[in-house]
Amino acid sequence: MPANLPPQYQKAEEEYRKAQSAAERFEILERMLVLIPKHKGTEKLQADLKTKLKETKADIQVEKTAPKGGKVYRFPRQGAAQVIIIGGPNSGKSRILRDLTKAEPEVADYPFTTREPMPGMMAWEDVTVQLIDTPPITDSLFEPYLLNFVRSADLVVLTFDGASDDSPEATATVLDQFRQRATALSTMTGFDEDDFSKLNVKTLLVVTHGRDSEVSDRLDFFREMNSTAFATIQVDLDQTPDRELLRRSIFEALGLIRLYTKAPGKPADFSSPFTIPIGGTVEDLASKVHRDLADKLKFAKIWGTSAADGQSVGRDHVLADKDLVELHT
Ligand SMILES: Nc1nc2c(ncn2[C@@H]2O[C@H](COP(=O)(O)OP(=O)(O)OP(=O)(O)O)[C@@H](O)[C@H]2O)c(=O)[nH]1
Ligand SMILES: [Mg+2]
Repeated sequence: MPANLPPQYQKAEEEYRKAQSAAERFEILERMLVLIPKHKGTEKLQADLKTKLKETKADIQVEKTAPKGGKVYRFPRQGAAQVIIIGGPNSGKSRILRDLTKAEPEVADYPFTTREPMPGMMAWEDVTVQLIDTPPITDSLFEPYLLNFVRSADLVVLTFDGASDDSPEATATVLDQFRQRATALSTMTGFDEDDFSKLNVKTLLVVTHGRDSEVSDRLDFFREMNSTAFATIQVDLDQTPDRELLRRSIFEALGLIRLYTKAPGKPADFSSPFTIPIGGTVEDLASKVHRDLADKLKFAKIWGTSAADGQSVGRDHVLADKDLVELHT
C-alpha cells in the first residue's frame, strides 16, 4: 500500500471489489477519491482512481444501452462468505459442491460436465458458507462471467486432480487465464500496491484424489511452473475425515471469527453467530448487527477469550473467535 491508507478508504476499496454494477462502482470510486489522503505517496493511486472513474462512467452508458455479450449470473451473497470453486476440466469442482452442500450438481468421470454455475450452502460447526461450482477453464474456454465471480469472491478454491498427469499444466492454464485479465490468484486479497488495475484474490489449492501415490510429484511439477505459495490441502473426497478437513480448511482460509451477541439484561443468542474478519473490533461487530448501532455504541462487555469475563471494553477492542459480546448504547 502506498503510504498509510486509512481504514475508511480500505473499507471502500473492499466495497468496490464486491460491487456488481458500473453505477455502483462509480459511486464508490467517487467516495474513494474523497477518502484518499492527498500527498505525494498517493499521487499515482489518485491518478489511477481518476482514470478508473472515467472508464466506469463510460461503462455505465454501455450497461444502460446494450447488455454485454455472454451470459450473466447473479448469486446474492448468503451465509458468512462467498467461495468460488474453479479449476481445469474433471478436477473435482462439482464433487466438492455435491459432497459439502445439499446441492446436486452433475458429477461424472469425464470432462466438461458442468455448463453452468451452481451455488450451495456449506455448513461448518455453527456457520454456513456459500460455495459456487463453475464450468471448467481451459486455454480455449473461459466463460466471461467467471472473472467477476472471482474478483468479488471472499475466497477461491482452485481444484487440482491429484490423480492426473495433466493437472499441473491444466491448473497453470487456469492461473494464466486470470493473469491475462489482471487478476492474480494469490495468497491474500487486495489491489496491487503499485497498480490499481491489478487485483490479487486469496486462493486455497484443493488437491482432489489427494492420496494418489504420485500426488507429490505432480504438485512439485505444478510449483515449478507457478511459484505462488498457495495454502494447499490434499483430500480424497471418498474419505469422510477428508471432507470434514476440507470444510474446516475453507472456513479457516476465510480468516473470520464468530461472535455471539446479547442485549443487556437478556439471555445470550448462541443460535447463529455474526462473523467479522480476524483483527476486527467491537465497532466492526456493532455495524454488522445494525447500521446505526456503531454510532450509538458506548461500550461493550465481553465473555470469552479476548477479555476477562464480564469486562467492559471500548469500541476499538479487538475481539476473538467465539466471544460473547453485550453491546451497550
Ligand atoms: N475417489 C475420488 N474421486 C474423486 C475425487 N475428486 C473427484 N473425483 C471424481 O472425479 C470425477 C470428476 O469430478 P467432477 O466433480 O465431476 O469434476 P469437475 O471438475 O466438476 O469436472 P467438469 O465439470 O467437467 O469440469 C468424478 O468421477 C468424481 O467422483 C476424490 O478426491 N476422490
Ligand atoms: Mg463439474
